[in-house]
Amino acid sequence: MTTVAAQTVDAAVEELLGAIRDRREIEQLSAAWPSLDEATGYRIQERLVERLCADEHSHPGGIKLGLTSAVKQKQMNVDEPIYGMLLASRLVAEGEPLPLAALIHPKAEPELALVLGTELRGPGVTAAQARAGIASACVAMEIIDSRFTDFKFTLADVIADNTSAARHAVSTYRVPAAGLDLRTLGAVFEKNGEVVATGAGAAVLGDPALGLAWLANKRAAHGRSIPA
Ligand code: 0L1
Ligand code: MG
Repeated sequence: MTTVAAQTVDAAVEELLGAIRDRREIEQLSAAWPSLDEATGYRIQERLVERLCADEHSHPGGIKLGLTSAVKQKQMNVDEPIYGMLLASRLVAEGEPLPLAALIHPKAEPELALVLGTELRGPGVTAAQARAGIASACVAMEIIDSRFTDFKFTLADVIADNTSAARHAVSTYRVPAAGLDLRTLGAVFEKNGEVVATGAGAAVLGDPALGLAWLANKRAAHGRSIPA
């Protein structure tokens, strides 16, 4: 583990970039910067994503939500989700192997991915408006890889760390959204043919459309929208 003394946005970005590049754990930013707050976390994230995009000749290909389940929110003692950016260069093509040596301590999460047909721009986006903007749904897998030792962090730390995003895979198979109840879409997560977890869309804030509306409104608070 590397001790971190970063107390400015730029220094924090450098620490996180170093951890990603060298595949090593670092101490939480908040250890040396106890007043690090959510707003500063999002500023660090934005700068980190810009730098990663420049380094990888990439661009944000999607947005992720994290901490959407009641269990994870309780663990972190928070009452709303967080968001991070998914880089196009970090998309793992369906069926492609993922070399683990490129990562620090990866974990896999089954996810529901939604394809937007229209831009969603808050504030004031409702679940019904969010639902109407969805063109299709896909099954996805996220590989999270916190840059912090033992996946231990505060809310501001994990926001700064682009919500632990590392890789993502999205099915090429898309289910048209018309008539689809996102709450009852199911996922069966298997490891080497053994079922290790199951879940339903309703685990996402009771209805994934609420998650999407939350994201549109949170992005609006940062002067941004969710593009189509
Ligand atoms: O829900 C998630 O995608 C995870 C967000 C960050 C928290 C973690 O790394 O466990
Ligand atoms: Mg996730």
